[in-house]
Amino acid sequence: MARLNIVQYGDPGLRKVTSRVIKFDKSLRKLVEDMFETMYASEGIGLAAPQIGVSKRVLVLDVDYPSKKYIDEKTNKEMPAYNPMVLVNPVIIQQEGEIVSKEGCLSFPGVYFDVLRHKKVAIRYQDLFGKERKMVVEDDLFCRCLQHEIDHLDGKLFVDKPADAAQMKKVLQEAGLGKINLPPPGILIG
Ligand code: QAP
Ligand code: CO
Repeated sequence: MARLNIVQYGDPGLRKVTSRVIKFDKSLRKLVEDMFETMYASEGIGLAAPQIGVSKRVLVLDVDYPSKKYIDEKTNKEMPAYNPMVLVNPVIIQQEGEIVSKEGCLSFPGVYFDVLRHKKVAIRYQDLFGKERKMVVEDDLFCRCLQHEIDHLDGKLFVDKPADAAQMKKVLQEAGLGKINLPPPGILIG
């Protein structure tokens, strides 16, 4: 495994539409391992391949680590719970409702603001073995994180979906990112 650098805001790679995965081979497994190592090391809950410079439709997430805990039976100690998930070629096939909550992004360190998302989504994707799967998710952090990461695969970023544009502008300026382009081809804030 290898910990990789995370591509930061402003890099044009974050704005590309990524390519579908065709081969479910060893190199895909290596990519996914590296993405998990990079995400856990950065204390993220989700990471999309373009964030490590790979323009493919792959995302990993674990919204439980490290906030959820379990008690280890042998040592009686509280341990962080893992719930790693991999989605390849994910597509939102149904969506309904709207919900606002705070989001961050590993490509925008220290930046958090309210983002507008669907309340409920149905998703089609493939697992690491290429098997087609579906899921329906609603309301929670997992549902929000999935939408955030799927957006990355289409070159969309959370700065494209602020619930309150003035709040976002203030937060970006405080972080010294007042002049990032959003969305392409670009309304300049600041
Ligand atoms: C996307 O983002 C997400 O600024 C995943 O200093 C986030 O893992 C979806 C992070 C929230 C829904 C809700 C951000 C870590 C992690 C930072 C992340 C930072 C350190 C962001
Ligand atoms: Co992100």
